[in-house]
Amino acid sequence: MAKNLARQVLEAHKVGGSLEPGQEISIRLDQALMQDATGTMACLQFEQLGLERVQLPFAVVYVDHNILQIDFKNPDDHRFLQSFAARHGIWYSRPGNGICHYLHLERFARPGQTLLGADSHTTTAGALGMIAIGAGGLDVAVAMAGHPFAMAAPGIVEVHLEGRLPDWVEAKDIILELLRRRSVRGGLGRIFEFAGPGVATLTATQRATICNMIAELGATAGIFPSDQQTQAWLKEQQRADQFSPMAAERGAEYDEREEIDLSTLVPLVAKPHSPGNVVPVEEIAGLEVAQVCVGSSVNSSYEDLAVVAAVLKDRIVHPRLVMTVTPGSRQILDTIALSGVYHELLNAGARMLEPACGPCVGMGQAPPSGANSVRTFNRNFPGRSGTEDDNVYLVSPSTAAATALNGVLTDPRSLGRPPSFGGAPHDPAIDDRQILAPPPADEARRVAVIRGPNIKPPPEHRPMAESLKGRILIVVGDDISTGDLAPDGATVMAYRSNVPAIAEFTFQHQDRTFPARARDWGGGFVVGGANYGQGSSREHAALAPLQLGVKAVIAKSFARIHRRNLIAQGIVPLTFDDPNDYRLAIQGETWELPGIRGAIDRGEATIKARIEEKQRELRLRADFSERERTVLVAGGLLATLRHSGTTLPGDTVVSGAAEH
Ligand code: MIC
Repeated sequence: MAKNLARQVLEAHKVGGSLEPGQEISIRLDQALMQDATGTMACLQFEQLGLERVQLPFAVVYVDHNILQIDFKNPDDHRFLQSFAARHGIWYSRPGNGICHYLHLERFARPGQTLLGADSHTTTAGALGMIAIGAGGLDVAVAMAGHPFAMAAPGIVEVHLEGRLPDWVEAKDIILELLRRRSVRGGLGRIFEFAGPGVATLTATQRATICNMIAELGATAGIFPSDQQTQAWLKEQQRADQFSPMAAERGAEYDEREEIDLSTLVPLVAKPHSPGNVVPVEEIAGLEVAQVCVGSSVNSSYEDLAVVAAVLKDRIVHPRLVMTVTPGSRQILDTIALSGVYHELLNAGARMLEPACGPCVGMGQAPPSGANSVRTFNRNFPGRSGTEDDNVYLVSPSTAAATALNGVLTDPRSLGRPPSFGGAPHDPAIDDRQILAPPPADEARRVAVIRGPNIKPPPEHRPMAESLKGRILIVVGDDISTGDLAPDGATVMAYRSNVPAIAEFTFQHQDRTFPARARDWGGGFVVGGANYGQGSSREHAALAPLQLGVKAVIAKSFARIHRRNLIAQGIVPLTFDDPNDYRLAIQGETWELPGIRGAIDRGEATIKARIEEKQRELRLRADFSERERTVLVAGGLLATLRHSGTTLPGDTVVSGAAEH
């Protein structure tokens, strides 16, 4: 059978299991990535595994999220990460050097390799023909300890691209088109592989835009072939020797197919409050806008910023709105400074921000109350911008620029012919001095890891009780994001290394009394709708409930990464056998899951739940792999590894310390 590209890479890395969709597969990892908001906790958990040195060929931590230093907390975390990285064989990218996804694309992503990253948008690296997957911090810690990554083998979707993008239509519109078709649940358990003649028309950074937001579909990864565009990119990055051509074999088979004729696409916009709420810009054009934000973790390449500068050239942004621009990396900042793009944006009145995630995660630049904010970012979950009643619209850089000019949401096609800007310079200055290599092992042993007072150990994992009993702490609806569980923004994210403190913000968008109630009731259960835990990889969305005594989450369905994070932390994710039973859940009532430990241990697919007040029973689904069952019964991944020594079911521990 002719193989698609995703399958080739997965097969080359398979160390156990099967590639049959739905079966469990374990893959060997080549690289791991962390960032500062997820990294401190990941490192603290790695420490508990008792290893002196990272066991992967390459691991890196980027400081790019918790960049606002309004007190000691974030700088303490950064100092911890720098010393931890040096101690344990991890590369360290200094604050101000850029956003992990762009930096990884520039400096480290490699065709044919595998990457696990503690950030959901790790998928960006799929642009260079690698399998790049987002995961929780503990999963990444365990990977850094040399364990393979086990997951349900994904189905592979061919996204067949025909034609070429018309004027004013951009890579963002391609991914928004996929989101328009499939919405935020349509990628679950799937890898999207791009193929067809349209692929060759897309540059590496355009591919990065698409692979970044593949995460918004709930997908496992996105992957492009490694071709001439890849080669050109690696050459610019002075990494030509790392190029190898890779593509699907002729006649390759896929599990599903999407076809997109690029020439028929139009500028699209994701309306509040979901990246899946997509319509053509022209349908809602004219909407008054108070803020336009360009750049950040997606659409912050040279081309993205240059197109905006070209539209704004010799003009200024509409006085009604404020505009910000965030380059993806120091390299991009340097290039726009030299080419004049920076000057043009500055002259147009844009507020130029440093290369960091910034407003994309509510780190400053919150929009005014109730106003519309148009952003080239990847997520518009309610409140993520920092303003409780925000209205965030996700668009391409061209649509953002046209909107900045007119003060109202504008279809860029209404501006006439697009301006030319001559493309990106082909020889950006490559300067890796802000990425610190770890010292050799004998020297590393002498490095002291520096901890600040806000850095607290992760909560203890306890073996699962034979039966679980507790009250329903809250009942929430569909598409609850991890931002509802562990909110974005400067105040809360500064507690990423302090779980007891961050737990106090759990469900603050839904119900500020939740943490106190969970404590008063001695923990209990959370009931959710479909796609519970969508969005980010932050394991704090599981750690905080664990801290508050949540024993199980019962939902209609779960988002991929959050479900893994719950299991890793020993919280049982169960689904309703009959989704209509969701309506039976009433806050405050007592549910009992008798004999759940034994049932999970024996691999029973359904378990009984008893509602005390209603004297009623219902069935819950417990669909877990052998590995997941072992972890749940032990009370979490750390507990499992401590209990079993070093192995998990299906494990082959990879040896070989970090080198690059
Ligand atoms: C995001 O875009 O939501 C984040 C912030 O990058 C997160 C990581 C985090 O919460 O630290 C993600 O995507 O995983």
